[in-house]
Amino acid sequence: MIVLITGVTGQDGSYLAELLLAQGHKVFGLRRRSSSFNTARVDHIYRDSHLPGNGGLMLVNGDMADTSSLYRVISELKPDRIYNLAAQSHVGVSFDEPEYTADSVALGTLRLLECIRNLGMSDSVKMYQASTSELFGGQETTKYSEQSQFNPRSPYATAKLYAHKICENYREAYGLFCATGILFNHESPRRGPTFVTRKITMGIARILNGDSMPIYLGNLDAVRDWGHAKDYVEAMQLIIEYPRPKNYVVSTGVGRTVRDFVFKACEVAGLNPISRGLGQNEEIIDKKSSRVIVKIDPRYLRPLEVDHLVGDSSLIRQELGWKPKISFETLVEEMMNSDLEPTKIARNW
Ligand code: NAP
Ligand code: F7E
Repeated sequence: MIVLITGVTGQDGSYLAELLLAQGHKVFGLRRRSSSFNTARVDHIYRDSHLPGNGGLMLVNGDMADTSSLYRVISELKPDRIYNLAAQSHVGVSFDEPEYTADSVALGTLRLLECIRNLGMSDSVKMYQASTSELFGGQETTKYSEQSQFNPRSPYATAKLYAHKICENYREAYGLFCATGILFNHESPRRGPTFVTRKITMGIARILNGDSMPIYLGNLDAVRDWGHAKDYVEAMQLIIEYPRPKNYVVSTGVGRTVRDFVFKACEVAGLNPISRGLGQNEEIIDKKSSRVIVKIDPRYLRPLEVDHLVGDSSLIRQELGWKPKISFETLVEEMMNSDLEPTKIARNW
């Protein structure tokens, strides 16, 4: 099978490419032009076209903001599957760059769908759309399922809502196979460094390496349902391979606060975290050494917060037999140990 992954250089794209290559598929990844290398997550699976043999990830140039490049890539490759993972995916950044976020996320998805339609490929290609728990808005403490209402609270979530709806629209209007996964937060050692989990594990490693600057965070009370990206790319494949295009929530079903994540990561790193102070004066310190690990910087508070996001993934568990295999504890250990590794630090200061 020929597979095209947009967003292949991102966290999920890299794990998905690994999974599909291991199954023997011919995998192409859309890479956008950058002035510095942006392929670190896929360098280990990349195959230079000058080398003999088959296998390995092949990269093609293209950008979600450039219809002509998408059209060229799809018409040349004629993929059987398209996983649309490309996005300006940072919620906080979307408040600063709303127009570009909408362009890459909302219009980018529309461009892909239009290419498929105009190339007459509606019957031959199946598309997966990376939808998100951010669609729900997180103002309730109940678990969100496919039946829950959408209430997007950021330019990112609003753009993802358009993308989600336009996929449903093309499904109905043109019979195009476009399935969506409404994925809750999923992390890994490959998570981008400005998302909160990786910011925490990288920050703790930096501090253990002797840096005196604490980690500055925003809202420690936000609740997220954190799973492992490796489990979630498996869900993507189950969703696209199901005979009918549907929407599935993918989540662990367990919510934890950002503070919980900090505490767990500190413990893995051999620290003894305690919290002192309230609100914006809260600090998390290491009891043994009294060093400050986390301080609050209101700059990291968002204009609108998504307070509580926990998912009910009963449908995908029952219909497709998916369930997460990697626990929260193992996820944090993997991330923390991976960030501690290069710094090779003595942990007993
Ligand atoms: P990520 O690490 O931020 O990766 C995003 C990918 O999109 C990168 O490869 C990036 O390229 C690419 N990209 C951005 N703008 C582009 C453009 N204009 N043209 C072509 N490529 C572009 O995101 P992720 O965590 O892997 O998430 C994958 C998808 O799932 C995203 O759509 C995200 O919104 C969605 N999602 C993620 C989560 C989660 O918890 N991770 C949950 C729900 C949904 P560069 O490497 O060059 O930046
Ligand atoms: O924030 C809070 C922040 O940026 C998680 C994306 O993959 O998942 C991700 O979006 C929480 C929020 O992820 C900092 O306010 C506190 O409440 O790691 P995050 P996100 O916003 O949940 C969804 C499902 C996606 O679809 C997105 O693409 O942590 N938080 N202090 C902070 N967050 C960040 N980034 N930095 C802080 O300093």
